[in-house]
Amino acid sequence: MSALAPTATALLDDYRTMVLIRRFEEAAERQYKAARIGGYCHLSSGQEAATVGAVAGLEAEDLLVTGYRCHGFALARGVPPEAVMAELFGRRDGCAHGRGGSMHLLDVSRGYYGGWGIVGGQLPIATGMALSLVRRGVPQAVLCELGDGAVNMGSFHESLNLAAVWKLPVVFLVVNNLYGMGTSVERASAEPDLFKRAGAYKMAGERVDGDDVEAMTEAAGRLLARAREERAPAVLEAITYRYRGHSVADAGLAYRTREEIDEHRSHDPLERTRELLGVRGVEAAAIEDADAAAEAAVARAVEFAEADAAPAVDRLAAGVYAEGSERQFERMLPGSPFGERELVFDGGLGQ
Ligand SMILES: Cc1ncc(C[n+]2csc(CCOP(=O)(O)OP(=O)(O)O)c2C)c(N)n1
Ligand SMILES: [Mg+2]
Repeated sequence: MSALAPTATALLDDYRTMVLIRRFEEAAERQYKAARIGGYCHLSSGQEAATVGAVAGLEAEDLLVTGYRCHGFALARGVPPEAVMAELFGRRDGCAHGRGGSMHLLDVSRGYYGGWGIVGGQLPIATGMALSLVRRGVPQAVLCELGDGAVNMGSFHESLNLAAVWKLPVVFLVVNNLYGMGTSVERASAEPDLFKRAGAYKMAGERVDGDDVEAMTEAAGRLLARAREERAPAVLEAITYRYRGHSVADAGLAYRTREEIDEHRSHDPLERTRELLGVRGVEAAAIEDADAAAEAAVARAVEFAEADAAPAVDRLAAGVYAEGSERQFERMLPGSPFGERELVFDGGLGQ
């Protein structure tokens, strides 16, 4: 193959990650249905371009915080598929040591601070992290992903307001996949142009075609650079679609039609990227290699997770409290001022 232009090489890299995510999610669904994965499991098939493009806009030192639909974000940030699958299986070598599961992926070494299951719960955390970057005077930014369903939570408004008032280096990435569980954006949001919410906090707000991986990288990269260099927070809304149900337990057909799903599948971001790669001169063989590599990586991840051990039971409480925090709880021990006491019902008359 003749030398590829840098844009073609970058796009091929994006495609590799996108196809890895798609294959990973398909395997996760199979493993969940085989009862090897417990708890909740939210897949992001269809949203790969938004995920990969946004993460490509990050610098190595930047920080990432997301909601619970997070397998793709972890993979895009470079967390090994083995560690992500092992986490889904609740195994010892999972990226959160088997304690978090599908919704609470974590890899601090890669600046990935979770994976949060409470809708909107990640926003104050990301905002606080951005404040910490400012206090420490380091030129880094935070990318905080949330769903369209989170924009009507109080935490969204509180976080955006503080980010603007304190000029914090944070970009709020709203992944608008048109539904929060079974409720469409139109039904849930008085202003369905979600990026416009930014204007209420005097920050930049942009909407991007979330199925266009290059447009996503450009917008995320530019807004993150501004956040880093000018401490200018922003909202980036990515329009995309999830192909599967809200979680693996949801067939995803009660609140939308088969035709609607098929229409979105007809412009699948993977297919779209493959076509663009062809236009950029990437040969079909290179694309097939990427597909085969993703398939193999996911098979290895499942094998690894199956063989991995469960976390040791006597270590279950490890990491719950900080070292030395026992003192904080001394006053709550039985017999201590706030410790457990036997309550005696005295008919409300007191002594
Ligand atoms: C505070 C809170 N309320 C309700 C839920 C239940 N819940 C889980 S996901 C979800 C919908 C969120 O939709 P969206 O933000 O659009 O994200 P998506 O699932 O589309 O990625 C809800 C209501 C929750 N996890 N946390
Ligand atoms: Mg949604």
